[in-house]
Amino acid sequence: MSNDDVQIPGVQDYDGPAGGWGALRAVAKALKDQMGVGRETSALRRVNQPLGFDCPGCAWPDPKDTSSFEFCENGAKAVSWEATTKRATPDFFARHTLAELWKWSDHQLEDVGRLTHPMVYDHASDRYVEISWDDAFARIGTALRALPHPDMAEFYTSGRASNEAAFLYQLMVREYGTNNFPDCSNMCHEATSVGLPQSIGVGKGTVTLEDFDHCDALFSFGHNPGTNHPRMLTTLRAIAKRGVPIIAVNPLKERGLERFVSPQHPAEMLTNHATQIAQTYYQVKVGGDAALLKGMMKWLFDTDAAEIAAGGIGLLDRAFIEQHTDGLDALRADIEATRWDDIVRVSGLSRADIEAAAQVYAKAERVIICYGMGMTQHQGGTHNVQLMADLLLLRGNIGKPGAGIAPIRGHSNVQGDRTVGITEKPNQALADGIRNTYGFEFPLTHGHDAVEALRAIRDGRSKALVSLGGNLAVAMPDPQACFAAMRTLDLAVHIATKPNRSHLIPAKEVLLLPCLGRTERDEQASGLQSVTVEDSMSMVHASQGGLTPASEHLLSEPAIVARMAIALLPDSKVDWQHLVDDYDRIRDGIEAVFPIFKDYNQRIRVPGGFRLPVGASTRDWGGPGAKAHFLVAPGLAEDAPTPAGLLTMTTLRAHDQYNTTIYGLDDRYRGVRGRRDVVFLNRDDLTAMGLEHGDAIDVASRMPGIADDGHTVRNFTAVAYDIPRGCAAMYYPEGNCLVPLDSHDPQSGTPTYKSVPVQVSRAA
Ligand SMILES: Nc1nc2c(c(=O)[nH]1)N[C@H]1C(S)=C(S)[C@@H](COP(=O)(O)OP(=O)(O)OC[C@H]3O[C@@H](n4cnc5c(=O)[nH]c(N)nc54)[C@H](O)[C@@H]3O)O[C@H]1N2
Ligand SMILES: Nc1nc2c(c(=O)[nH]1)N[C@H]1C(S)=C(S)[C@@H](COP(=O)(O)OP(=O)(O)OC[C@H]3O[C@@H](n4cnc5c(=O)[nH]c(N)nc54)[C@H](O)[C@@H]3O)O[C@H]1N2
Ligand SMILES: [Mo]
Repeated sequence: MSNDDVQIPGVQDYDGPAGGWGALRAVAKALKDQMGVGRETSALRRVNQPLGFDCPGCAWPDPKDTSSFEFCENGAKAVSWEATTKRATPDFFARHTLAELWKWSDHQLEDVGRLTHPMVYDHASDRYVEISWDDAFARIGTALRALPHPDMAEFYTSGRASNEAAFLYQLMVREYGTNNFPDCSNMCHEATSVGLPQSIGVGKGTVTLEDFDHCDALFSFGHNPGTNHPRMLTTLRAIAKRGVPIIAVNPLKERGLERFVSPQHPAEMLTNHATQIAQTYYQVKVGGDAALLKGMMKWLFDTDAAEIAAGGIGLLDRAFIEQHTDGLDALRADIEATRWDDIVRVSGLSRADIEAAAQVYAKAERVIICYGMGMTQHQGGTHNVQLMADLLLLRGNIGKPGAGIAPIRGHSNVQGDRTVGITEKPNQALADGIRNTYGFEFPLTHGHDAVEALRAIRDGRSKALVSLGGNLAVAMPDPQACFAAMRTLDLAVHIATKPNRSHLIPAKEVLLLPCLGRTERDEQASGLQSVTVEDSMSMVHASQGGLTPASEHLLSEPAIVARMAIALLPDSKVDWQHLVDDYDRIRDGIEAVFPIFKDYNQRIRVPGGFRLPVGASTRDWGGPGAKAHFLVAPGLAEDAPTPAGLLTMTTLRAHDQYNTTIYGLDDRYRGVRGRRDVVFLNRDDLTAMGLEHGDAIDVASRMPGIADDGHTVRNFTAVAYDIPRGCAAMYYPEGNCLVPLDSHDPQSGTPTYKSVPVQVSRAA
């Protein structure tokens, strides 16, 4: 039976490819809805161009030949959403109380448009009212200085902030005296930042875009490029056209990993001729990746031993292992002790299929593994990352052309923010760099990450929150707990482009500060400024906006940080105004603190920018004599085993959203239109529960041993879907209330957004 035999409003099988005419139509609609026809749509022509601005959509790198305009549906949505003609003016806020706005959907809130004036919350009227910039900064300075200790304040960063804004921000916060840097990265690729340094000495991807031209097998684990990194489809298409096998590992059949019609190629568009992307698609169970990886390694070890016994050279790269690694024996022992029936049960894949994947891996000389949130947002997220590194190291697939590990980053500058000092765990080198450059000391104690920050606010240990972008209360697990916690704050400061739910939580004092977006001209004392960003492949380049700012009252993010610092730190050692007058001076500071940015200002003036050194990509594993380490991930499914009768829920992004920003209510490639209140389930699971496609259901979390568990989503619609048995999926952020705040990867602190045991039942 097909789903189309049962009519559910807004749910219909989608048979088309990714890209194609559907993508062009979606762009036309996004432009019309947000910018009106014709208005400065030339903005789109400046995306990712030399002298243009970096697309705020994702962190996928730009091709070397940046002269050609690269079409990207979701990049166009991100740009038009920011360059919208709609405005959230003081007039708008005068008409609506926060209590009223709270009832609006996330889509409605941001769709009001760009913030135009600095605003302050007025308790008496429950409204935001206008405030001058000077008064706003004075209030922030006073409130932060009034805290008994700087560690009672949290400074959140969302990964859209430029290197310049982020560097000034961490400098201000460190001089103020805390290392509390909750960061969107804590919810995203923290498992990479924590896991990879232990394996290969650096917490970044080792490949460049050129490596994709030379790989002879590519594995894609747990990411959805058709929606979240659409420009990557161009790269995957080229790989598929070369006849190179692409193996996709994902519980859901994502259309962008199956077939793609490139809007860049008129012939494909006219004939609607799609390129098949994945040669083989492994529908692993949610949380079953560690089992699959161990199964592949088991076949590799066994076959290698058999070949050696028969007098062959075996499958492992022995010279590489000998020269560059340690820890092989412990890994082999763990893999040997892992039983095939456990591997098959936990992964949900047959032994024959797993062995076939291992054969593709072993046959290739140059292998790239790409991965995303499907790997990191688990209790075993860090282990997952390290198992992928283990697999690559076994055949020397790190540090040679055409091979390596490629974490696909989220926010367009989340990697750069980390590089320039946004970290709750500062090291001695950073302390030395800042002391030598700016002349002040700061403590090396560890501060709070995102989960710790929310716990501290919940427990009354932190009383202030400053957010450089983002929508923390909605992005985090357990919104009920986060909303309640944030109401207890003495001070909340939101630096933002558009209104969102986090802004509607009334703390004692709340300030909403509107900033320039990437697309807009940033003029300072010395003239027009550029900022810089770092992509997923460690390329740093300049970004310069060209549009007229959404309002004459906007300040740039670096200017907001600098003026906040002046108000907060009357005896500061830093000349903040001098720095923001000319961003070259901020970059000189970054270069002085972080020597890898040598000749920063010269090198960003070369089109395309420059690549930061990544030791592992040249087989430097963290200094002279250092080795790469094979690491053991104990057990199979690190996620809490799902008790009988429960399903494992994962949460994912729809096609029309950017994290908590909901552009529209469609998820074209998954056949959902005009709604987001659905749960994707296997038809046999539905039958076993006495339910049918289209039924109204409740979903309750059942995380064993976790106190803040037991939240429920009510009256969602069950959609029969091609997903392994025992698994379920729903959208982020609708599913966040099912994730307890205390449920996270113990190593990286990443919330378990992609594995929550749940009970599904007919709606009460
Ligand atoms: N248009 C758009 N672009 C974006 C974003 C956006 O929201 N919209 N967000 C940005 C950000 S911050 C990020 S981090 C990235 C996110 O990009 P992705 O990593 O692609 O994010 P998700 O949609 O959360 O889910 C990824 C995939 O993981 C799969 N998955 C779920 N559970 C498992 C599992 O247990 N194992 C495996 N193997 N797969 C699993 C899901 O089916 C889904 O296809 O995209 C960035 N780019
Ligand atoms: N269930 C579930 N939860 C998740 C995830 C998941 O997969 N599942 N993914 C997690 C991940 S990977 C991430 S990265 C987080 C994202 O968490 P955040 O980064 O906190 O969230 P965003 O939705 O990206 O933030 C959107 C807001 O940023 C502001 N904004 C946009 N552009 C700018 C700008 O240029 N400057 C400033 N100052 N503000 C701007 C706007 O006001 C907008 O409302 O969510 C996490 N939460
Ligand atoms: Mo992310």
